Amino acid sequence: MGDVGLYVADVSYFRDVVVAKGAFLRPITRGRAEMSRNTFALGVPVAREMMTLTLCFLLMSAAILIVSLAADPALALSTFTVNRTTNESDASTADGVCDVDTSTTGNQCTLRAAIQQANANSNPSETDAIKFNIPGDPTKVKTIRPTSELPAITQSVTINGYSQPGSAQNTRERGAINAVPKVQLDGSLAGIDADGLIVQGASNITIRGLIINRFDRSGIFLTSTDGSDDNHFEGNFIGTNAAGTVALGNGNTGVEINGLNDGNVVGGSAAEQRNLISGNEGDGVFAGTDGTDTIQGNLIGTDKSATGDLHNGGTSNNGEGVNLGGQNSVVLDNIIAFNTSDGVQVRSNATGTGHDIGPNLIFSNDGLGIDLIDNTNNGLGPNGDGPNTNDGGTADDADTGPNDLQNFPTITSATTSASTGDTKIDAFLDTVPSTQYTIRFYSNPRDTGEGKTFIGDTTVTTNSNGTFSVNDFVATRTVPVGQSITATATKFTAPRNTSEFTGEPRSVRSAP
Ligand SMILES: [Ca+2]
Ligand SMILES: [Ca+2]
Ligand SMILES: [Ca+2]
Ligand SMILES: [Ca+2]
Repeated sequence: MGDVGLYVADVSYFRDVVVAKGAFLRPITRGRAEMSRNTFALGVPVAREMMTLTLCFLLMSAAILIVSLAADPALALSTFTVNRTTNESDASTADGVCDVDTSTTGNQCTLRAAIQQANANSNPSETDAIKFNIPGDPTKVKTIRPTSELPAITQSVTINGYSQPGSAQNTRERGAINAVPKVQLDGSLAGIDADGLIVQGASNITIRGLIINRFDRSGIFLTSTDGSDDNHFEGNFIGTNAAGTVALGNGNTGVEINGLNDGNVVGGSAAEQRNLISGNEGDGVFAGTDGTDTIQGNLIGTDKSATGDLHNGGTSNNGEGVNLGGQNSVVLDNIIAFNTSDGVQVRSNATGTGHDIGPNLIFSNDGLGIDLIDNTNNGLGPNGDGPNTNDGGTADDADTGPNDLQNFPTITSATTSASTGDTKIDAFLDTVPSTQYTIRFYSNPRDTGEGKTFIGDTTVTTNSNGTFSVNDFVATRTVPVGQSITATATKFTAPRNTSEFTGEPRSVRSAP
């Protein structure tokens, strides 16, 4: 008799299932990584002989039960649980099981073998899962030290470091990250030119909850092979120690995204998706070629507390926090600080427009907070190319280049009233006529001019001369006298080009 498969729509709809030895359960719904072999094994007592089913349907209409024959239950299941830190390859990628040693009972599964088996699983439309259950003291970090580069990930998979006992996801929406990852990929033995994890020509890959440090090249490397869309890199510490307090940088970039690949997300809107990307020798995040990406909620250049200097760029002066090429990317809700070049740089690139940058907390970078590279204007220096010059007046901001070299607003007045606490700002924008723009305002420590604290925004429409004056904009918080005000302009409709920050920050004066 062949193996008996029991297919159900949702395991929560039944109880007390008793099946024959060798039977298996598989959810019909795809992409539910948590519906794994382990999940079912906990609730399914297995008898020796013929199957007996006692099903209690809690929601009758929603349950689907199909009993059928299946050739190989192992191929239908797609969760691989890494349970050792060593380097062996999978013994056979044809068996659907992550096991480096078929002569020993049970599965001995390394990360290398898990990636090999997930790549080889003949289910390219399904999202496999790689989990971790490395034995030992759960309070201790488990270190995987590859002795050569790991195989590129070429099929959809979720690698979830937070499945390791003792780990914990971040719960803070902003500021410091309190995640406790427990699986470390240490690249110090992986060799010259080794990247940490490589995504190549595959979509819907999630890399979550790992500490990735000391690789010769980048921590996560998405190659220029087309078809690497909609991948998520979240909840990781990339370039630091496990505590997020010391730089153990990768030799190149923290997260490097190449090619005409769209929809890749570094971080995300949820607390548990925020990455720490600091201490790397090159850029924090390079999304520098042709794609459309989202970089959201990350700490880039700080320690885990979000205040200490753990800059990207090492001792060089060309480590940007975020380096953008491509088009229409979004850089939002990040803390980007202390990096050795610009906070965010939009590279000189013919297609590099539509990048919406902000609100973020950007401060103490060695270059500009936001730098649109205009080689014809200033020439590329060690920290980007410095502040651009607005082409206002009759020129109507017609220049082209990264983010169409969008003109920035000028702050003409900033005052704080001692009696009301109101900070009022006047600003002036001179750009394309009869067009809507969002102006975002920021306050900064005295005599600095990036964008440290977001204090509100307003949307305006320029007149037929391309100008608009903002009068008495009231900031969302009181800015002390002596601090400085900057702003950006972002075109309201696509391409959502964001400007550099105000060229000359305006010190807040006491309201008369
Ligand atoms: Ca295998
Ligand atoms: Ca074995
Ligand atoms: Ca510039
Ligand atoms: Ca311009």
